[in-house]
Amino acid sequence: MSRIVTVGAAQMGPIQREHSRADAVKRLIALLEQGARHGCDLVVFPELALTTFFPRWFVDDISEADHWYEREMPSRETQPLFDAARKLGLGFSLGYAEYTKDGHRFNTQILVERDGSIVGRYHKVHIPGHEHHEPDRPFQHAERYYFEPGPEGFGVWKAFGGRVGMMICNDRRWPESYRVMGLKGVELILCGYNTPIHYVPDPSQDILQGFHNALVMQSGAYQNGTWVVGVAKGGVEEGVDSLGQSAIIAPSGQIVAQAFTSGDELLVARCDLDWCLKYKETLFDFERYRRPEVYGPITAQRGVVLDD
Ligand code: CDT
Repeated sequence: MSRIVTVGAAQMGPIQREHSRADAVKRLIALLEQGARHGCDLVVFPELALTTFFPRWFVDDISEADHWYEREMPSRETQPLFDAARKLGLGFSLGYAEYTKDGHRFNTQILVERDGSIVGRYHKVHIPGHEHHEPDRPFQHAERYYFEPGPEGFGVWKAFGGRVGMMICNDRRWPESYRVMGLKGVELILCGYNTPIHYVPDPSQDILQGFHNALVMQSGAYQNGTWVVGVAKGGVEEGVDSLGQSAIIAPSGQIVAQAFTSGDELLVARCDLDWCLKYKETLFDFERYRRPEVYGPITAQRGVVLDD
């Protein structure tokens, strides 16, 4: 018996500031249609897939940024995406900025089943960058000003015949993200990202962006026996060059599909969810081998505490 989910990683090229949501949705639908032609069950889009990566600009009054957030999903502008997916018979996962009814601002990713229903909603946990204007930087990365960290943490949803989890961009650098989902039996992790190649606090890392991207996702997949689908918004967006290199990674840690452009590009892989068991039931049999009794500091403290 195998449980195959054919997954499309729908990398996007840049969305410039003047591009409307309708422009973005047209591109998303074109990628969905490609996914349908390739027999996909599920198409995964990047983080903030409806707009440009607006945290690169600072505004003194945050309400001036309200127009970047979605107040409802689907909305008039995004309904055509839901309609197209339902018509094509495939599900999708989409990243966007969310302004909730009770006034919270989240960096959000949703999981939508083939019937168009939203079955999972995730709010980014690890918010990178800075909270205040830093005028000396070539561009801002003020996600900590624009988004609250998701209070619910990491979820895993029964969907597409398996257990599906989500994380967003910076979350992929933190082993805790994968492990919390691993402990809930995750088999397929979906992760959208926007990763500027120039890392302002330490430019010596610029050349390593692709290496670090693959390193963290391959390790997270292997150490938890799960598929990982990493999907970029890449290319030069408003003058900021961002990493492409979207990838689909098997529970072995091997990359089975990788983008070779930094523009709109669909990668497809047949993900056999039963392959997860090869790792979950052997080397990474958590029940047999984990030692939670000595892992206390991981949840008890945030930063380093020196013993001496
Ligand atoms: N979008 C996002 O989370 N980007 C971060 C950039 C970190 S540098 C401020 C990333 O981890 O790729």
